[in-house]
Amino acid sequence: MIDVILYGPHWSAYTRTARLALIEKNVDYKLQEVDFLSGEMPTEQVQRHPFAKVPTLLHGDFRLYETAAICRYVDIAFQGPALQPIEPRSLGRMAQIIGILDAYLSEPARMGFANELLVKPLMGYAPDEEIAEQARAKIANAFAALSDCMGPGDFMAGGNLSLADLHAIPMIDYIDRTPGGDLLIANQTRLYEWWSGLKNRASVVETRTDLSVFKLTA
Ligand SMILES: N[C@@H](CCC(=O)N[C@@H](CS)C(=O)NCC(=O)O)C(=O)O
Repeated sequence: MIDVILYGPHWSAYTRTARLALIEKNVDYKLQEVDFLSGEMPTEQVQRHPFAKVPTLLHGDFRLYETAAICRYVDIAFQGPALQPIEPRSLGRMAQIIGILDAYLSEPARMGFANELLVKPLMGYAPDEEIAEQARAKIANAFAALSDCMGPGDFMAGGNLSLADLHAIPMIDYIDRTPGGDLLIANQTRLYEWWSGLKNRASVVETRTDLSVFKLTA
């Protein structure tokens, strides 16, 4: 019996981060889709998340929201490869990178850049170029900071895949798939190398959003 349920839509960046953690830990889980693309957050999800966001994790009778908390819990609660380094500086870097992603990249990447130049056109709406331009500048700034923080190897913090990578993947993937986003990534050599090494990883391919979900049918 599956006693791990993740509530969130498959196209949500934060839900995808939690899914990546569950998949990388080989946890048998069920994704319970929450549809809020064309309206308000459903009441049931607001009951699961007082800030009306996704995702929320349910493990048995334990309910948890906030993606960083979900990922740390999943890493410790289940067997499988460790997703948090124990070496102090790598752990510090991992936490710093997740902080940068949440505070300085998430909003411009998703709401400013991808929403205006990728999602809205797919939905048949005109993009707001000014919002996109402001987002582009913030993304470039965050990318430069991330590149400075990243270690020399294949992953963002330490020698192995960590929660920092899993937080970054959905945001970077949305940027990469947005017109002009590939150039923003290519401008930062270290970030470009990191993304080139990870974009075809099995868990990343398995969770990649089918963009046709944004095409309104009406
Ligand atoms: N701090 C939250 C942020 C989650 C978040 O922003 N999720 C987005 C989807 S990727 C959402 O729920 N958006 C709905 C809304 O803002 O109305 C976390 O880390 O889980």
